[in-house]
Amino acid sequence: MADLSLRDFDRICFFTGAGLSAESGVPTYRGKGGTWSSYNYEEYACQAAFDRDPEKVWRFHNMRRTAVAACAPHRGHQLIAEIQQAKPHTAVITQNIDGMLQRAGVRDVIELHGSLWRLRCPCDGSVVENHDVPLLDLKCPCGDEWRPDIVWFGDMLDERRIEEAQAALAGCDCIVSIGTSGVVYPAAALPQIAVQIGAVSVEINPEETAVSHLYQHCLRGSASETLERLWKPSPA
Ligand code: BV8
Repeated sequence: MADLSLRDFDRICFFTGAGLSAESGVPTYRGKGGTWSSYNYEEYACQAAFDRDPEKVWRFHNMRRTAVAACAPHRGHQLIAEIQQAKPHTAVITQNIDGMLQRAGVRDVIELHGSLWRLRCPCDGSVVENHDVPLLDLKCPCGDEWRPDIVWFGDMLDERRIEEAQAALAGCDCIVSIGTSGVVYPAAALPQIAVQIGAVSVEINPEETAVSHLYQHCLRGSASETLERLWKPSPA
């Protein structure tokens, strides 16, 4: 790690998961205190649950909106924005739906699993940005019920977003995976594209993951502290 510096690359691709937002106080999905250990996604966060009881699903998502809105981006999010500022070809792919990267000033975030802050109408297909906390008006102007614009288990990912992510990974010179357990597909398979084209590969995670074997550099630390070290200017 000593001589690895992100300043040596021009086309960095960040690939992030819930662990990137852990230091902001946003719960991860798995492991201690994870969302899925308190909420069964089959009851609160999938199409069948929404079809069965949309109000119940919205109560869960309004609780998450309230919790996330009370959190703030941390130094790790800010460093990604700073690096993208300094290196304009930096791409940022996230599995997160919390919008923290955008709040830190990161541009053009590829949100593979959608966003807590977008609504989609199942009837007329309209998609709107909405930051109400909580969202009380659950009706699209067409009269149908808004659905969170989130990719739930069993949902197909948006083809365009996958293609954008694939292009970013196929063109990078360094992939930095941050805070993902690497167990959810097809997202978890995407970083292999960068590894296969010979990009330098870095995993930032306090723990070993299902995909650690893919990476040349496995940095066992938190997002903010490890990014700080990878971005610090080299001694004059
Ligand atoms: C699909 C939405 C085609 C947002 C999520 C049965 C039925 C249906 C599908 C499947 C099935 N079996 C398998 C599948 C495929 C399924 C899948 O992969 N399942 C897995 C679990 C086996 N995938 C899908 O369903 C996908 N769609 O395949 O469509 C299809 C259709 C029908 C049938 C088959 C296939 C859709 C996947 C998207 C699911 N959406 N959530 C929400 O509601 O919140 S899942 C959830 O997992 C989030 O999206 C999240 O992004 C994603 C990955 O989790 P991570 O981000 O990695 O977070 P995690 O908590 O796991 O790990 C956190 C990490 O951070 C840890 O490693 C920890 O050590 C680290 N960490 C902690 N602190 C820090 C840190 N790192 C750095 N710094 C720190 N401080």
